[in-house]
Amino acid sequence: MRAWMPVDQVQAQVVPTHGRRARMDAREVCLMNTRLSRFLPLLLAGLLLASGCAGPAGQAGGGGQPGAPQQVTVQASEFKFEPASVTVRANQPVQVTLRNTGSVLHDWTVQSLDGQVQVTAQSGQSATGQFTPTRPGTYRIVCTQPGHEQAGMVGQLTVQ
Ligand SMILES: [Cu+2]
Repeated sequence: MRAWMPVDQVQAQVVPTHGRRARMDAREVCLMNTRLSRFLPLLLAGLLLASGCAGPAGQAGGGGQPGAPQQVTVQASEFKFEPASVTVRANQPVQVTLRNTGSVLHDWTVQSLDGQVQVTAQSGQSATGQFTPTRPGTYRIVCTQPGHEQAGMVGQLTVQ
């Protein structure tokens, strides 16, 4: 529905420009229509790009920009994630920032989510990763460094 709005605006702008001519014979009108029909898809495509419309992602609420990634920041240390539980919306990109405040390497790995999602951060550093969950559900998060999962580096990702 929304995608058609700019088209009306384009037509409203184009018509008065040509309407200034006192006379326009049938051939000219036909030519103009041909040009218009050629350019309209290009104009429409340009407007869609300019508005950042990314299809289904545009329906996300919360007042954020359509298609803008959901920002998630997780702190990792020995031996826990903070927060351990993260909730995101399906079909909208998620950008994860892992802040490693510990003294050894840690990662934030989501299991069974359209392939593995993993962000790894060196001690004292941050790393980011991006993914788009498509299936609502609950997924297990672990740190895959040897012994860390067993020591308590586990969490949960909820996709709504
Ligand atoms: Cu770890």
